[in-house]
Amino acid sequence: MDIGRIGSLGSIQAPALRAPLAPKPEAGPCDGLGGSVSTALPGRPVFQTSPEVEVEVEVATPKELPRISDDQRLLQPGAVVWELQPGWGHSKARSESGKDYPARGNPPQTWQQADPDYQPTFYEAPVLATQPAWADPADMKEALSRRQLTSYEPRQLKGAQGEPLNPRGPTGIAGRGLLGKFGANFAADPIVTRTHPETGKLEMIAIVREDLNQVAIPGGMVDPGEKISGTLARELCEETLGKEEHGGTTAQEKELQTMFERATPVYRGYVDDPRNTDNSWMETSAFHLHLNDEEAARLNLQKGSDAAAVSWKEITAESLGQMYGSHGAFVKQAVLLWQKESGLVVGQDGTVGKPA
Ligand code: RP5
Repeated sequence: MDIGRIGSLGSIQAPALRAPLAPKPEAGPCDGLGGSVSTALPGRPVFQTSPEVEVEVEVATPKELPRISDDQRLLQPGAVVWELQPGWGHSKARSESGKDYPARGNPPQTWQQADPDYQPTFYEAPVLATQPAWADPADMKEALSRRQLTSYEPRQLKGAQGEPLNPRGPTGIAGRGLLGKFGANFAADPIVTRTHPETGKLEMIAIVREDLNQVAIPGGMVDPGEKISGTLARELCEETLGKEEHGGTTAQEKELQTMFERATPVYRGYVDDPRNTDNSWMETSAFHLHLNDEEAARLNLQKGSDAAAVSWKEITAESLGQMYGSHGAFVKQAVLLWQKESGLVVGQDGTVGKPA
């Protein structure tokens, strides 16, 4: 970052001052981001001497932002992320698959088109036979007698046996696949971004998923009774700060939870997830948090056990197109909202600038 001299106020020379870093937290089990959230802004002088002492102060001056024309934008003005509109179909849940899934064949596009001969292959992962606590009992009628089916989707469809049907259409596979619940399985997705202090490009915290080796938002399942802000903070801690299962008890996780309470809601609904089946599918709540330089610098990224890698990744036309499930669409929506709120624009290569 450029340091610009803004004034010589007297004879006593003080060292150049920068916005101070908040103190590092006591070493704890989850210490990638600690201390209080700073309100110090780059470019704002921070005076630490007594009023009588005149000092020379150097502060960071923000770089001149480039101008980005409409044809260089990542997202055109007024863009609509169609994949996220209710009633839109799905593609990855028809063409990609979870680990060890059978072939999906060529399922019909919609339930209306499904011909009477549509015979999806039944598949449930062997782990479901062990009745893990996070899954429904194998007997669907018993499972549905124990709890109400809920969904963020406006269309709630049922088959002839009362089985929940995927609201975006057939997938070629019946049963629960790798998912535990009949109907919607609820997750939360934290989209955490920064503007890189040197390159000026918009970046997000991204993982490479262990299961399918695809770049993804570090999201995860909502635990029973857990607040969404709690899931967002926990998943970020577990998957990107290398800290496992602390149940929301560390100072850092609590701080992240507070930060997520002020995060921007981006999307709530169906995820076009490769694990979806005709009877089980993913739904999520995605939230966006843009960190300032100081907050981002205090995150010490380390992969958790569900991730093959974690890093800050530039948000570009190319990287969005390669993301897991609907994650590229969630990030697009987050960028659209952030542009509106900040008055800034993002170019196709991730450069943050002003409208030309
Ligand atoms: C996706 O699966 C959600 O968007 C979320 O990112 C993720 C949660 O599943 P796990 O990562 O816990 O397997 O559909």
